[in-house]
Amino acid sequence: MAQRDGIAQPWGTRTPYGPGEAWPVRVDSHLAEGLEPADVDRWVRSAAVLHSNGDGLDIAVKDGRIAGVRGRADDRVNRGRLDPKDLFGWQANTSPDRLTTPLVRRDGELVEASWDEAMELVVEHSKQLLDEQGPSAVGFYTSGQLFAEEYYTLAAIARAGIGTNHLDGNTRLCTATAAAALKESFGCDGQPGSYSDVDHADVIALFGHNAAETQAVLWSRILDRLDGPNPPSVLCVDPRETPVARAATLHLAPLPGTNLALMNGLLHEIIEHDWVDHDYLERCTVGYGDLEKMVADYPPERVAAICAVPEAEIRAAAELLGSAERLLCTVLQGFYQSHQAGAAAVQVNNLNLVRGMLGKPGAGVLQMNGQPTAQNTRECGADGDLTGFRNWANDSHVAELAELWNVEQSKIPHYGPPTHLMQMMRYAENGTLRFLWVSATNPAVSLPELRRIRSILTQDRLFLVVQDAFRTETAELADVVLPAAIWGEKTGTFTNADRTVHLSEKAVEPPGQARPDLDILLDYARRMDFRDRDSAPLPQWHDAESAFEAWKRASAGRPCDYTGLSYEKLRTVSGVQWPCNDEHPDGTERLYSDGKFFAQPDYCESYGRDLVTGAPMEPVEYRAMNPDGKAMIKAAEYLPPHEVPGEDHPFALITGRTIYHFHTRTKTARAAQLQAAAPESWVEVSDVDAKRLDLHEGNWAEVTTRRGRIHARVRVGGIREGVLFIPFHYGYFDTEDPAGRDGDRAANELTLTDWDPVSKQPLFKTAAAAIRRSASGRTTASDSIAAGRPRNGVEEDLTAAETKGGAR
Ligand SMILES: Nc1nc2c(c(=O)[nH]1)N[C@H]1C(S)=C(S)[C@@H](COP(=O)(O)OP(=O)(O)OC[C@H]3O[C@@H](n4cnc5c(=O)[nH]c(N)nc54)[C@H](O)[C@@H]3O)O[C@H]1N2
Ligand SMILES: Nc1nc2c(c(=O)[nH]1)N[C@H]1C(S)=C(S)[C@@H](COP(=O)(O)OP(=O)(O)OC[C@H]3O[C@@H](n4cnc5c(=O)[nH]c(N)nc54)[C@H](O)[C@@H]3O)O[C@H]1N2
Ligand SMILES: [Mo]
Repeated sequence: MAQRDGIAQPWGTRTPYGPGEAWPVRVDSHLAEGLEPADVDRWVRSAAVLHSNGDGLDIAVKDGRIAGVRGRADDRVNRGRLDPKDLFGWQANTSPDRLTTPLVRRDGELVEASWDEAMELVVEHSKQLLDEQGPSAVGFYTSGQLFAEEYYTLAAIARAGIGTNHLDGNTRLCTATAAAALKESFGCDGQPGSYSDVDHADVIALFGHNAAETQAVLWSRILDRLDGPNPPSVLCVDPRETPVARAATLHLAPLPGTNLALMNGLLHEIIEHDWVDHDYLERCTVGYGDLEKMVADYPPERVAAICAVPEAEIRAAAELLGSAERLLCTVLQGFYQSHQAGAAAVQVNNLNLVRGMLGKPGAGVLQMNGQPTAQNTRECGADGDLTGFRNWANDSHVAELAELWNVEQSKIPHYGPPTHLMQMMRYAENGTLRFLWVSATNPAVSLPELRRIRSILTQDRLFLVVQDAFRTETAELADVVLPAAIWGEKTGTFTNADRTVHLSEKAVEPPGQARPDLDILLDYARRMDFRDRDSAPLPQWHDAESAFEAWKRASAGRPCDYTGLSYEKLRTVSGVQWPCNDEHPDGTERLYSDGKFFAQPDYCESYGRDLVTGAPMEPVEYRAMNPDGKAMIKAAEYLPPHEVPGEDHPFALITGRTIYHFHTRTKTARAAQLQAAAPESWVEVSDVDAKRLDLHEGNWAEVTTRRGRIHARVRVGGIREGVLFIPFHYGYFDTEDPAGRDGDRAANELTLTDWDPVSKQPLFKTAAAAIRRSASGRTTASDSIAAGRPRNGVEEDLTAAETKGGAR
């Protein structure tokens, strides 16, 4: 077991291996300073929660406190490895500024209150609104970071208890496009591929996915293949020179927002050269003819002009993809949060379908997840889906749920698709949504156009409940704050991006009066006195394991079938991939290996949408198009982004992540090693642009868009010309303005209110921006005056002292 420097060596040492071999074990660990493994009182089974990789680990407990972590050698996902956030992030649990009591707003201030007081306020507001306005006044905005048991409980409460359609997760910001792309192509959510495909692939293509920084253990697996015999070729599609790009055989750096044009161009070449599996297409798919016609208009010379990528590189990339024998594709936020997200992600599915590359070792698509439990939000129906991947537009699916919860079918709203988060925000803005319960997410930093979000969340007429472990920027705006127990302090299951289910057990007591989210939700249900058709309490479960058993029943017969799993089984096997049932008692490595899909009209999760407009398809249209439930090949025309760089805002702005921080840093800023590794925000500028604008490494710069303005330190290089990159991790909780009322730091001050028509995922990666050098990181009076009329270029009149870039 190795204690490595997880900051300096984020991927650790190489353990090379060849195609078809098992990935060697390497066990990583980090313990509190001075603690030896022999001193640990207990090791408690869990998995990593600061990404979607699902790395199995054990939590070290010493004197009733979490004191470290150790990767599990027998885990199917990581074989012992841990990434920097996992090695150090657990320290946040023991942070002295955890929330330990409920808070309620009195005379404008948040003050400590008892659980009874806080919950009664929540219940009183819920009941009053239900009486006066009905269920659509009430909304819930949850997470991709709770456990399956908690989402399933929330879904039952929202749909069958309250009867509201307004329930979504922050998975909307994260993997709504993954889910949408899977539904469009395969009729249903569910990851076709498996991480073990890395062991077999001869070509691995990463589309808008900086896996090196965001799924560091998966990336270690790829690096180990690259160091071994017969390594795979790697294709990277990213406007930045990420660590993935540097390791790649071929790196395409398209202009942000042009992914669909690029994909159409690659498909054009593949079809032109007949690198096509016609037999597979005939047997397993519908729609190929439409694709052929569409991509005929995307020859490399046209695509090169749209994407600003050399024509030869497009041809070379197509040849790499076209000659692969085992092609593994991964897709993430560079596609999902960019222009025409759903349509572009679907083209990656098309690529694998056209090449007949699904369901065999090494060949598959990973429409990735980001958050540790995003898959569960989707499965359990705590987002824009119905529980168990059921189809809201299929009455018999709604009837199944009504049966399961023993309520009238009319109680479960299905007049339209479940309300997506951006629409919920609009309803709150308009005043029809009057109650919003936010759990395990921090929208005051993570949503686009923060000035607007703050103004919505601070309205008097909106009752805002925030359930978190820390006093976040969003908690600062709440009417009631509920202190939550987090990972390590409660028990539950969760599922990673390749359908692997882990059990995470309670290791220590939560601090103060903090309670598990499940307990809080069940307490609310009891106080609201929700009842089923027979006047029995709803929901009927009472703890994590009984909630899991109830969820198993809800999943029975659906693609995400959990019926073959139990807590007991998950205590002996380190990670099982669903579906796991009588037919597949040990789980299922790859979906669709038999060429059969979950797309039959009576079974599918969705009837699909038009890829350009997002208009939903009618059931009869679907039935006519795909009567036998085959995979669907759908084509789409490229359109230019809605906001393109122009005279005032000449740069394309993109945002994203660094390896050392997780999201709004509520955990990683409280781990000294991680915070020290990336203490403050920055903006990446290409060498050419930096030179032209006289921007130098470490300078303060001001970046503006039509929405707002922030300050960040300049980093020169590593990005294509004309593009700026800013990490979105830096909000306000650790500044003098903890609610960010004068916000001048968060990347989302700059982003726009716009979303993909298919997935409704907000576009965090396409906006027009300007940059200039600024005197300091703080907003000054003269800066404020200039804010109304942003300018391009450099401020010429900086004093010598200012150019050194004063500290904040
Ligand atoms: N260290 C760390 N790891 C994490 C997280 C974290 O916060 N920190 N969060 C987790 C979560 S929830 C998620 S969703 C994942 C996200 O994981 P990723 O998607 O890998 O991360 P991002 O940095 O958001 O975006 C990936 C890349 O998209 C590129 N990009 C931007 N615009 C475009 C475009 O128009 N086209 C193309 N092709 N590429 C573009 C960016 O340059 C960036 O390198 O990471 C997970 N893992
Ligand atoms: N500009 C820009 N914006 C983005 C993105 C981007 O790339 N660029 N990415 C988007 C993506 S992919 C994502 S996933 C979102 C993430 O955005 P958020 O979800 O807002 O980010 P987090 O900081 O992870 O917030 C999770 C909160 O849950 C709390 N928490 C953790 N565990 C528990 C628990 O067990 N119970 C409770 N009650 N609370 C808990 C944490 O303390 C934290 O406050 O950001 C999105 N926003
Ligand atoms: Mo995410």
